[in-house]
Parts: sequence; C-alpha cells; structure tokens
Amino acid sequence: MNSTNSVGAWHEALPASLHAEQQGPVAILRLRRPHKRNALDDETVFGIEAFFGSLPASVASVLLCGEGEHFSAGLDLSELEERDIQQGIAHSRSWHRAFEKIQFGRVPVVAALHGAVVGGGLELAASTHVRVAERSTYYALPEGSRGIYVGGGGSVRLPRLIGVARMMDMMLTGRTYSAEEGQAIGLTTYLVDAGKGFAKGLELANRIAQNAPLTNFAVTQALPRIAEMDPGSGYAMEALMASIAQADPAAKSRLKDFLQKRGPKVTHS
Ligand code: 1HE
Repeated sequence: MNSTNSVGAWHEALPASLHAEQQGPVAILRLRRPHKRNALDDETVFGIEAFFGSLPASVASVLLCGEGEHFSAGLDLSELEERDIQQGIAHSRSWHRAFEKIQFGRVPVVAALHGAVVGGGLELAASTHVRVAERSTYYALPEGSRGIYVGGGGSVRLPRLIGVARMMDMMLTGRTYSAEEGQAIGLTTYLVDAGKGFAKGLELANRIAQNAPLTNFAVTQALPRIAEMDPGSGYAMEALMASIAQADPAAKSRLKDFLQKRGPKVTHS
C-alpha cells in the first residue's frame, strides 16, 4: 500500500501549524509554520500530543519533519512575555507530556532535520528515536542568551545523548554544532545531502515498520529503561524481554524463514 492519505480523525483535530498524512504503514507529521520558522506555540505542542496519542493501529512508524528553511526555531518566544511562575510550570509540563508521547509512544519515530534545530526544536528532535540530518542542519540551545532555560525535557534527554558537559557548553557559550559535528557527538544519526532528508527518513521509517511489533516495543520502551537500571536489574529485565520477544509468533516465523533460506541475510554496502 503506497497511497498517500490525509489522516482523517487526526487531520481534522490538528491545528493549521501541523499536517498529517499516511503513506502505507508510515504516518508523516509536518511542522507547518514556516513563516515563523516552525516555532512551537501552545497550539502546536498540544497538537503534537494529540497526534501521537491517537495513532491508529495501521501506523507502524512515524516520520516527523518541518516545512520551509528550518526544522524548528524552538519555543514561540512571543508567548513567553506574560507568563508567571505557575503558568511557566504548566507550560513546561505540557511539553513533557507531548514529547513523552513521542519517546515512549506506541511506534518508533524518525525525524528528518534541516536548517535550525534549536532550543525546543532540539528538545523535540531529541525525543525521537532516529535523526536524519541534511548538511544544512545546525543544533543550538539559545536559551542561555534569552535568559531562560530548557523546558521540553532537554535536561533529561540531551545529557543522555551528548553528555552534561557539552550541553553546559552549548547553553553557557551559545556554541552550535553542524550536522556533521552532530554525527560525532550523537545528535545526527544519519547525515545526508541537501534535499535528501525526507526520502532517507521515509526509507528508514518504512524499514522500521517492517520489524516485528514486539521488537520495536523492546527497543523503544525496554532498552532506554534497562540502560538506566543497575546492572543486576538490567540483566533480569533483558532476559525477560528477550524471552517474551522470541516466544512471539512473529519471531518464530522470521527465524524459520532464515533457517529455510528464505529470510534476508545481513548485508553491508
Ligand atoms: C520566531 C521564532 C521563535 C523565528 N519564536 N517567533 N528560539 C530561539 O531563540 C531562536 C530564534 N530564532 C532565530 O534565531 C531565527 O529566527 C532563525 C535562525 C531560526 C531563522 O532565522 P531567519 O532569518 O530565517 O528568520 P527570522 O527573520 O529571524 O524569523 C522569521 C519570522 O519568524 C520572524 O517573525 P516576523 O513576524 O518578523 O516575520 C521571527 O520573529 C519569527 N520567529 N523564531 C517566535 N522562536 C520549552 S522551553 C524551549 C526554550 C526555547 O526553545 S528557547 C529558544 C527559542
């Protein structure tokens, strides 16, 4: 099934700053506010939460991308002016809820990045599982220079990707990283040429959609949690996850295919 469908229920519920469609097993979510460089206002963040919270069963992976010259300029700074402390906490928690639905949602999420991936835009990208970056991509955390702090889960997710020291440097000195530098430190998973990010992201999302659902569950839900456990608990959890996955009929038929010379071999090009 290769047809493109605007996705009914989500499509109607989403704000104008987001656009969803489905191509086969992949749902594509576009940030569509290019005149504001895909800055994330409240409406967009609530829309992201609604989208990832209501994926239909026919969706097996998601591709997240942005329209225009940049992936995302982060928090919509025009919404910040009048916020008091209580509202600030509620705002940050609303981002946490939305991005949790990406990181620990039902399906793996690939991001196709280009241009600015900054502030809350980087926090959004960090909540996805695989990041494809075109060479135009640059990463920054300009919160420091705006007198504010990350609020979309950046303090939790970014140190796990790049380390506390690098995040401190980015916030204190305004240092930016290119797509290529990002590959060396763990922000870019795949580096691609200009204009190739969407196609590569879609190819990967389709590849991921072919995995057994329990494998995708184990990798996105169990793996990051096991990595945070003490080793003893981690080994026990790993053994349980492995035994559950291998007992699934999807695993049994794939193993049988390989042993009967029908399954794919590992190749390296
Ligand atoms: C915005 C925003 C925004 C652009 N909020 N309106 N993020 C930042 O500190 C990044 C701020 N943005 C920029 O540094 C630049 O806009 C870009 C490098 C991303 C792009 O530059 P450029 O030259 O292509 O665009 P521009 O002319 O700066 O912006 C075009 C319009 O988008 C303009 O509005 P206009 O009405 O004058 O046309 C900009 O004001 C608007 N715009 N970025 C609001 N961010 C959960 S906590 C997360 C904390 C953060 O994310 S802090 C980091 C915020």
